[in-house]
Amino acid sequence: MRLESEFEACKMLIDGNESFILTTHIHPDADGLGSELALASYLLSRGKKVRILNHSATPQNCLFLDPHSRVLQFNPSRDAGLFEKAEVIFILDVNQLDRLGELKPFLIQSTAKKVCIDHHPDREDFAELCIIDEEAAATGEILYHLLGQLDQPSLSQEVATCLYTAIMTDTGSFRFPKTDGDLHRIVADLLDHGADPVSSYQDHYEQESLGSLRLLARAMGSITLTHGGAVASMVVTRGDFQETGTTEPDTHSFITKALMIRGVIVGLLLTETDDGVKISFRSKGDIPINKLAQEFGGNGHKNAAGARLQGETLDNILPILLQRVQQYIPT
Ligand SMILES: [Mn+2]
Repeated sequence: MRLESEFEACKMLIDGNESFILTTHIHPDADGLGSELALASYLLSRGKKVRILNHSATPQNCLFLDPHSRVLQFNPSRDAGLFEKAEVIFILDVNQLDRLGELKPFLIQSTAKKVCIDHHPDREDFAELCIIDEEAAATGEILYHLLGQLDQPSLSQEVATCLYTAIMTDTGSFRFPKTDGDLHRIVADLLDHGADPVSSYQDHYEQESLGSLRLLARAMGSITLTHGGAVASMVVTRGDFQETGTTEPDTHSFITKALMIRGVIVGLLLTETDDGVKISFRSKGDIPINKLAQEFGGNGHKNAAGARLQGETLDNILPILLQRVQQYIPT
């Protein structure tokens, strides 16, 4: 099995320590949160002290993963001391320190051992132990194998739900390229342990507000096609947020709509933020759209990436982006 020696090293760290902090990226998703909660459940079953601390609050559509309210939003004045006492810090579904938000300086200063479990490429070198599998469809998939290697008694329904939802969301409901037979065998096992595909889907995806659908209508109204119909771009402005009573996380699934248009192989979503512009990149097939994201200081996977540009404006960045994307379009 891949990562066997890393799993063994992780087991020793768990066996030999008592207090743990778990964290994931800003704007956490079901993969980051599901992975945290699955690992926390195991650590708690071993009688360990565990805190899950994230920069951002848990979004509404992930609250069902956390029935015991174990995930806390980081509060420096309340939680700083925990970083001095913690022996091990797990960093899940992220491998760039900047993506930890307010936790970054506390994590750097902490003398705790850092363990990074992730499936994103281009990792930053900050952890004593890296359990990274870029071939994994989700961090939840790595956690499934890790828990299998630890002396996890049996997957509870709660943990099966966390890992199932992590994989469901990170595979775009089992249709992204890393969805293969092995992954479906994992999913089958999770269903056998009580994960429910009907309620997971409803609890996660059917939780939109009316405002977010009105925002989607605006974003779809903004779509323009360029590069002979190969590139679809969408724009969301701060005015759109204000007038629909929504915020940035409401845009999380919009970019997939751009790829629904026949002939489109690159989708771009530009979102005006409080301090600049966020760009979401999607591509089909062999187009390495994370390379384009890197040109704008961002990162991500081959077909899905993002970048945040502070101090930039939509009017300034859109023409530059449309010019740079040209080199990624096959002629
Ligand atoms: Mn993930």
